[in-house]
Amino acid sequence: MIKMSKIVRVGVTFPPDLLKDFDEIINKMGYESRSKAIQDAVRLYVSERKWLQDENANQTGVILMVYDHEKRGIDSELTESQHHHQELISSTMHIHLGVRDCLEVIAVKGKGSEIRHLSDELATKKGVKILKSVIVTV
Ligand code: NI
Repeated sequence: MIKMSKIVRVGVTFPPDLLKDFDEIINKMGYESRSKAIQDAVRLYVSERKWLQDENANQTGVILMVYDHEKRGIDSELTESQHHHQELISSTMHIHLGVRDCLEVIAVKGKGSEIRHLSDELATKKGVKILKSVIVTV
C-alpha cells in the first residue's frame, strides 16, 4: 500500500502587487519559506470565518473596542451589557487612551451565536467607535 503524503502541493496565481506586498511583510517577519507564511495566512482566514458557519459550537476569542468615555451614560451601559453576559466573559481589560478614548479588551468563551449577540450589542452603542471580534478556532 502506498502511504499518502500529508502535504498537498497546489498551484496558486497572484496579482504581482499582492505577492510583492506579501513577500515584503513575510520577509520582515522573518519567515524562511513562503509556503509556511501562506499556510499561516490561510489558517487565519479559515479560523476567522469558521465560527460564522458554526454558531452553535463553543468558541473562544476577544472583543476589542474603542469608545469615548465622555459620551453620556456609555460606561454604565457597557458595564450593564457585560454583567448581562457574564457567563460568556472570562476577563476584561481596560486601557485609558488619551483624554477621552478607552480601549476595552473582553475575553469571551461560549456559543458563537451568543458571542455575536454580545458583540453586536456593544458595537451599536453610541460612543463605541471601533469594535472587532477575533474568534480563534484552531
Ligand atoms: Ni478609560
